[in-house]
Amino acid sequence: MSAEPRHAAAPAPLALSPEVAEALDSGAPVVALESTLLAHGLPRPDNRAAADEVEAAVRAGGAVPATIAVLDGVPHVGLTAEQVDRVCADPDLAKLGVRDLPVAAALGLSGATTVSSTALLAAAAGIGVFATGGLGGVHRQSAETFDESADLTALSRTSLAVVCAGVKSILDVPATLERMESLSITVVGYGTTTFPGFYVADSGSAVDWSVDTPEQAAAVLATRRELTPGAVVVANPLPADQQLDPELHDRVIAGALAAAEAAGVRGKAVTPFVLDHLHRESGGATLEVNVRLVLRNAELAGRIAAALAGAAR
Ligand code: PSU
Ligand code: MN
Repeated sequence: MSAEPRHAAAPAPLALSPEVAEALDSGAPVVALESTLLAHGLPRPDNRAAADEVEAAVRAGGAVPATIAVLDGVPHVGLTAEQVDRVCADPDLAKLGVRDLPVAAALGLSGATTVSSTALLAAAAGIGVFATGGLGGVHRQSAETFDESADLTALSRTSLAVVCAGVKSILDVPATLERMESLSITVVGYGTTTFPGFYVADSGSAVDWSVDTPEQAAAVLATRRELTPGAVVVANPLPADQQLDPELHDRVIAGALAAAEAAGVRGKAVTPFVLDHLHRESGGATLEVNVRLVLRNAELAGRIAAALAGAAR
């Protein structure tokens, strides 16, 4: 079956998969998933199995998964198995933030979408909930490099809930939380006021608010939508017995950041380089934990989307 084109507030007609189009038309719960995490955050070929597991986790939570990527200039919302194969297998696939979308669309190029561009395309399609691993944010050397992820500015103006395990712990977490406050991004912990640290349960920073149920998370999003554009970040920590050993965590991260510096890696290559270095240096431990936290976020996002759909009925 071919995808059905649909115009929305996006750089090109969105191609919704038949299942996603039907779910959105009938008010059934849908969860957006990003593709940069697959193409640039997880190593090939493990990323292909992870893609299926993440979609299955969304279904287990009670929603339809909509993995998003740009293929031959068309933003796709909901991918076929062959399209997921393409995203996971191509070592040269571009990494597309919001600013790259018009170029890819106009020139007919393909790429994986980051949190920033996935959020924009999901919201344009009418999807209210998005699951990822860890958000981008302020890098530790940002005072010199000005490296701050476009995820933050995109989330300041895009109305949807993003379920994540906090921000990636390779970042400056307190600085990222400060920027999220400046940008008026709503942040709630899920069952905790401890801000999670991606691979580890506790980043060492706190958040002001927590929600305890999918219904509460959905209610916060519904209220935010009425008030002003912008995202609700639902920070969902790994349980302590499922986290990466904090000592191993601190050691491998210091090594990975030093390696990126020594290799002169800059711009959008930094995050993929550091994640790949961590996966190799930890003997696959960071990879295992990364997939685990994404699956937990996907299932919770499914539950929040179901609560949102239930409240709208
Ligand atoms: N979460 C993960 N792995 C990832 C990402 C998120 O578990 O690879 C990706 C997201 O696509 C996010 C991007 O938008 O990392 C951040 O990249 P940058 O720091 O260049 O903005
Ligand atoms: Mn950056």
